[in-house]
Amino acid sequence: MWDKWISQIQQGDVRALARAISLAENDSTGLLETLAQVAIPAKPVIGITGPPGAGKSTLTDALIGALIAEGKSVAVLCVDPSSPFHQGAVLGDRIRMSEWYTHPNVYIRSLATRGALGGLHPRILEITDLVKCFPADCILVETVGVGQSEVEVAGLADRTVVVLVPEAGDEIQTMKAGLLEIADLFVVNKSDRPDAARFQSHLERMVREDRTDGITIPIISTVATEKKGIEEVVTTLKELLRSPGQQEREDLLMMEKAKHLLREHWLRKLDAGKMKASLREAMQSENFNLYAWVSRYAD
Ligand SMILES: Nc1nc2c(ncn2[C@@H]2O[C@H](COP(=O)(O)OP(=O)(O)OP(=O)(O)O)[C@@H](O)[C@H]2O)c(=O)[nH]1
Ligand SMILES: [Mg+2]
Repeated sequence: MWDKWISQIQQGDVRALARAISLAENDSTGLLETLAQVAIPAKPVIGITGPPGAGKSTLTDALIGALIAEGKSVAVLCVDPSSPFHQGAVLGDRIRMSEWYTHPNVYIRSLATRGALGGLHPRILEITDLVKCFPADCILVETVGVGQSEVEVAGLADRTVVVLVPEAGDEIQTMKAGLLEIADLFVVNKSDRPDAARFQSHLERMVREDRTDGITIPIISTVATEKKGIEEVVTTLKELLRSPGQQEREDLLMMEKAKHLLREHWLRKLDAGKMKASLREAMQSENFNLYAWVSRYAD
């Protein structure tokens, strides 16, 4: 069944893509096995992450505009882990990216995380690969950086844009370890706000101190609402995509993906019904030990 979906997606069938994503969200039985047989085209996946409200969707909207102007086609996935109200997320992004929802060269899809702990959508890797099969030139993935999932976010994308805002002054200290580490490019958005210049130099200093590998991460200031700085973001992203990634980092990110898929493969093999019955029985025992019980499944 998945083969059929995928060949329709490869032919640019938007409705097949939409249905396949919905199906993958709910029940992806057989999808991993099918993807293992498919030549998934290599195409740039750009992650756009940052704190809630930083302007990620507005920036994404502006980036779509710049790419479309170059004659490119774009697929966009928006992952909203913060809102349990899927509909709310969809509506918000619909307003932000309204211009593009009906454009023939743009595909936009919002995904909720369905309560996955602070992270990404549990099927985001597979869904991204489904989207890769669709004939779009590049893929943008918007995710909220909330602390837990940074490496996952970075693992998903070929290059990651971290969007920060001038008022993030204090916030930036706490997310140092996470967001700062995964950035290939920083965007200081809302630079129409007071303190933008000061924030930028603060960030520059931090980034310099943080990285011991001598790599300078570019920092670009934007006003996404006015499309200021967008060209520079696009140009820099292109350069970043052309230059080879750091081997160490690529390994780490690929490992993250592999771990994610392994967990899924493995969990799928377990029979939840049998497990529950076995667990209930084990719990009757006076010296029930969850670790001992779990270790039975660990081989
Ligand atoms: N002043 C100013 N406001 C901006 C700028 N970019 C975005 N905004 C506003 O900031 C608010 C949040 O923008 P979004 O694009 O929804 O931010 P987001 O990061 O996608 O938000 P979540 O997805 O909810 O985390 C909106 O009201 C935007 O209009 C900017 O450059 N300057
Ligand atoms: Mg958004």
